[in-house]
Amino acid sequence: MAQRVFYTILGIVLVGAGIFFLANRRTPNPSSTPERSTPAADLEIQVPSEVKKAAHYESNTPEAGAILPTPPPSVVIDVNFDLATGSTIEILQNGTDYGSGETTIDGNKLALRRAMRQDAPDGVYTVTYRACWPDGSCHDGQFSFGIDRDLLTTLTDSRNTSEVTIHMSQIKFSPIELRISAGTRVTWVNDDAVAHYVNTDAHPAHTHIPTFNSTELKKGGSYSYTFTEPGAYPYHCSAHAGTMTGLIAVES
Ligand SMILES: [Cu+2]
Repeated sequence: MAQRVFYTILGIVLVGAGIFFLANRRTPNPSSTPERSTPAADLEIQVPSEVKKAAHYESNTPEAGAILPTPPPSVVIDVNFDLATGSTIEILQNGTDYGSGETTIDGNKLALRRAMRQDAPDGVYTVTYRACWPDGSCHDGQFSFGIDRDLLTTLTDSRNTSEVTIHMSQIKFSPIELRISAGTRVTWVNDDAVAHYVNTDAHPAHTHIPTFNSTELKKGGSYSYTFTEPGAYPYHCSAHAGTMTGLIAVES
């Protein structure tokens, strides 16, 4: 009898240890990784890059698979058909929705958006959304992105200055990734002979921050934008959308 109780307890302990091991091996813990070589090696999160696209899906911000240094101010889904009431976005990690406030539909009915909590922890977020149409039908979609604040140290640090200039030179933004304080006015100047643009993601919808979009900037042309709200702002030049990309991380 005592032997049977012993083996039962041993069994419970072993199963418990196994569950503990499985539950903890996925937890990012950079401090336990001594062989770090680059900041990217700190990223122990794996973001699934596959996208489940709802009917009429066009694009989304953040991009599927992206790992941002801080939460974006909002998540936006672009479609090519009129959205209707009932459409929703959830921004989930471990069953908690880090969306803030209600999901809204833009005036042109082609973008669905929801603010994201800036205190959302690092990790992988799965955005699940429901896009509904005027006939009452709805379709579900899904994509994932990550947040890793360790990346903040890899950005050009221009915090605590009120004015920053980004040059557009040799078909690149310089600096490409910038860290600023809320309230900073950023000015882009085109040093190249070819025309450039400053466009909020996604391409070509340019909906993430609708007011953050320049007109064509010829050589010597400039564009300024003041970032008042904290968050990660991915952007690009729509003339060189595949390669000329940038990011502004705004901190409070
Ligand atoms: Cu360009």
